[in-house]
Amino acid sequence: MRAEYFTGVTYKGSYAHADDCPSSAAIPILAFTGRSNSGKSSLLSSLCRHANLARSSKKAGKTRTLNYFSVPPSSSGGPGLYLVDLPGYGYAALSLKERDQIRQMVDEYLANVKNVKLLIIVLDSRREPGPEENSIRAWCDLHAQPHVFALTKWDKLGNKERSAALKFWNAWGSPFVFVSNQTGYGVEKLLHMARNTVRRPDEILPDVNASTVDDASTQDARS
Ligand SMILES: Nc1nc2c(ncn2[C@@H]2O[C@H](COP(=O)(O)OP(=O)(O)OP(=O)(O)O)[C@@H](O)[C@H]2O)c(=O)[nH]1
Ligand SMILES: [Mg+2]
Repeated sequence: MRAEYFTGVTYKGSYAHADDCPSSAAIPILAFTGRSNSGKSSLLSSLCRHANLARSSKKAGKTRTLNYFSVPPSSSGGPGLYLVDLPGYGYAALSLKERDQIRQMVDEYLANVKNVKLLIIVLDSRREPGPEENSIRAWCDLHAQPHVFALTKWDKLGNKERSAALKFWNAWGSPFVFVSNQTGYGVEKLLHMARNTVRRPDEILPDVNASTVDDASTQDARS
């Protein structure tokens, strides 16, 4: 059985502040954070099998607001939820002030919105975590915030780079999954993790892959 993609997803709205966001505590949230141009919007669209639902762009710095998408309850009993595309941080072409504003927006969001069931920290798999990722991870640990690193653009790595990345991330110690928004690699695995975190107690998920951490055998089998 395969992981169920999010279907029937609609754009709900864009907000400048955490306070303005839809506030129903009953609706679980999956939020995407990460550097500008890391592939957050593309990944959100991949999970919905909907090309460009969350408008990805070749131009970095595209997403500047807190963008909400509504997922209706699934036919197999999965709950309705929100997917939230957070603005990308670290875009070098912005002024320091603008970069600070974006960081503040993301920090304020995470501090105030309580029902983020899974924070998906998106990073280009050719990069290693920087100060931002370190600080987000520390924040997650401190606040017991479930999170996973989604390492995008896996299609762009050669075999050597893949082995090095795998070694690095296995040692890094947070849950991670390598994904490609171009080939779909790893998307079902992430989807399964996401569905698991918002699962109703009586809901049984298909056993796509029980592991939360990528391992060499799955990489080899699917590369
Ligand atoms: N080859 C490849 N390109 C990707 C992948 N994911 C995203 N991209 C490309 O990377 C660029 C940036 O993707 P976005 O999804 O717009 O990135 P973002 O993180 O939403 O960027 P901001 O909105 O600026 O924060 C686009 O040109 C995408 O097509 C991937 O897995 N593989
Ligand atoms: Mg974006």
